[in-house]
Order: sequence, then structure tokens, then C-alpha cells
Amino acid sequence: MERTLIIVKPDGVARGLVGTVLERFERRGFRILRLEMRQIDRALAEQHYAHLAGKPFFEGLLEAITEGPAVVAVLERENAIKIARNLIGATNPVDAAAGTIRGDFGGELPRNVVHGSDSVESYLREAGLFFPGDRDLLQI
Ligand code: DAT
Ligand code: MG
Repeated sequence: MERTLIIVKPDGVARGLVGTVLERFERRGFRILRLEMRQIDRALAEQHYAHLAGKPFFEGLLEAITEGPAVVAVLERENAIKIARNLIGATNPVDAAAGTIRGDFGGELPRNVVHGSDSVESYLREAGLFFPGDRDLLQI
């Protein structure tokens, strides 16, 4: 069984999309292992997006992910990472297919509603950042 870390970003929360996003994952057979609403602070945002430091959009990205409460979840199912990424859709909502979360709910970069881990290594790193000390989450 594989796991993924999902974030309904502040823009998604502000637009009232928490239930809709979680429903899409549940309908696709994901089990919710952790679920938490929290304000992501700048230090955590910088670590979460460390691989993007130096990009021209980095500051705007930090602003978007810290501008209000977010909902952070750990979800589980077979092939969780790939299936979640497919449900979420392309990074830029302009490119995201209809039927995907980003394709259906749009937004303008960097406000694309939802985050999903892009690999098992990323999941382990992100689970350690958002749920430190929760060693059960690292059993994969
Ligand atoms: P993804 O979230 O699809 O994994 P990513 O990891 O490349 O995409 O980038 C992380 C976030 O950064 C992305 O969800 C939105 C923002 N972002 C990416 N490319 C951007 C760009 N060209 N302009 C503004 N924001 C961007
Ligand atoms: Mg990414």
C-alpha cells in the first residue's frame, strides 16, 4: 500500500473546495490516514518547496501557501502517488484536463488548489515535515 501527502492549499480552502477535493480522493478509493487544518508558516513553506528555491515564482509561491489555513492529509491506496497526481492534473490549471481537480476548478498559478507528492521519496520528506515524530507514517 502506498501513501501520498495532499494539501488543499489556502486558495482551495478559501474557495470552499475542501469537501469536494477530499470526496474525489475518497471516491477513487483513497483512505484518509491523517487530516489536519493548519496555517503553514514561512519556514515550513520554504522547506516544503526547497527544491524550487531560486525560481522566479518562489516568493509568490511562499505567499500563496501561507496566506490562510490549508488542509493537510495523508492518504493511502495502491499506487497512491501516481493516481493522486492524475486526479490533481497538470501544474498549470490552463493545461490541466477537464475532470481533474485543477482542470475543473482552475485558479491562476501559483494558486492551483491542491498539492500532491510527486514520488515516494517526496512523500517521506513531506510526511516528516508536516507530521514530525509520527513514525507510523514512514512505514511504507
Ligand atoms: P506540482 O504542484 O504540480 O507538483 P511543482 O512541484 O513544479 O508542481 O511546483 C510547485 C508549485 O509551484 C505549483 O503547484 C505551483 C507553483 N508553480 C509551479 N510553476 C510555477 C510557475 N511557472 N509560476 C508560478 N507558480 C508556479
Ligand atoms: Mg511538486
